[in-house]
Amino acid sequence: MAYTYDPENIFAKILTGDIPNKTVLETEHTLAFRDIYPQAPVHVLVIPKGPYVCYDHFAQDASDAEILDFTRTVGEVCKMEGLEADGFRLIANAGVNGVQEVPHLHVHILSGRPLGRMLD
Ligand code: IU
Repeated sequence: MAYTYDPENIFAKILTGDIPNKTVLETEHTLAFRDIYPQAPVHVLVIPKGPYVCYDHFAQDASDAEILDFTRTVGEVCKMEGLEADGFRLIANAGVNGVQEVPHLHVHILSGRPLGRMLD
């Protein structure tokens, strides 16, 4: 499937600086910032700077450098937030079935409380 990226989506506007964000970490290809409606004491969103709608779009079309940078940024945020000891959850919603609200790839990093089982 060919994805069409909407350059007017809210995370695109965060990337251009039109909408402010609480940045946790910024690298060449990636931005990590705090979710405005946190679902846990730690709720960070990690997004690529490139125009990717969702995870499979990114995994198929992004460069190796973008993918490496994104993956390392997730790891760095986990380290910065001290998540190794008590654990965390990564979520990347996609499309209608995944109930994705913002059509720019974002991985949620959630931690700071027991998150319950998801896959019963
Ligand atoms: P979803 O995976 O697309 O359902 O999650 C979108 C997230 O983006 C959700 O947790 C929102 O709270 C979050 N968010 C945000 O951090 N800043 C915004 O301006 C908007 C949504 I709109």
